[in-house]
Amino acid sequence: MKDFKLYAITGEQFHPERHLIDVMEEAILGGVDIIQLRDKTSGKTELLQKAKALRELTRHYQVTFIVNDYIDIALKSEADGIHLGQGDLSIVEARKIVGDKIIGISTHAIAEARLAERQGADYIGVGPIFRTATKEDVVDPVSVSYVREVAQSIQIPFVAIGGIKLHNVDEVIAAGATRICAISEIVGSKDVRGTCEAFISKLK
Ligand code: 3NM
Repeated sequence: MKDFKLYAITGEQFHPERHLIDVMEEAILGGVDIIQLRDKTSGKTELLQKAKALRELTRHYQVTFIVNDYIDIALKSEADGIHLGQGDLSIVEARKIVGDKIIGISTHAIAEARLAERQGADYIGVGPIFRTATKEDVVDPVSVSYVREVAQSIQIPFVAIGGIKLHNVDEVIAAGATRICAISEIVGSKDVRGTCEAFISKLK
């Protein structure tokens, strides 16, 4: 997969007054190089419309596009890949369906990271680093020590996630993260583009 630095995930609850596509375009202009559609509330018809609109946007800017959870939506929208949770279809089963598309998976412990690598994940999520209210039922924060562990023992790309803000990202980078993901800090910002530019400058 094309490497990336700043990963933005949609979170429409954080920008009720603004349109999804406008917010994500601003994020791209600020330097986001991978976008994930994450939407646990819309029905499939609406979800597919959003996925197709994001595909058009990301294709225009040559940014990688990932769909969370729904393989059917990923395939129908011609997304570059899917992102799985620990409770979803296994990587092995997902691979049979999506072929060489990107498969990412959230991990919260080194055993999950090792398994994901063995099973052929293209990248892993590493988190939640800090406490976050954005994801429900998520495990307790794993802290930057999990970043350190993954940086030392996992070969596939990993992206740190969970409660990451401009004010605490330095600590995550210092622990070995070279790719960062944030939801609320990016899409909830009054200046989405400026926030992304600030993250990018810290990642350089
Ligand atoms: N996955 P925010 S934490 C979607 O640890 C998600 O796997 C996580 O949102 C994980 O940047 C998380 O607003 C929420 O904290 C990230």
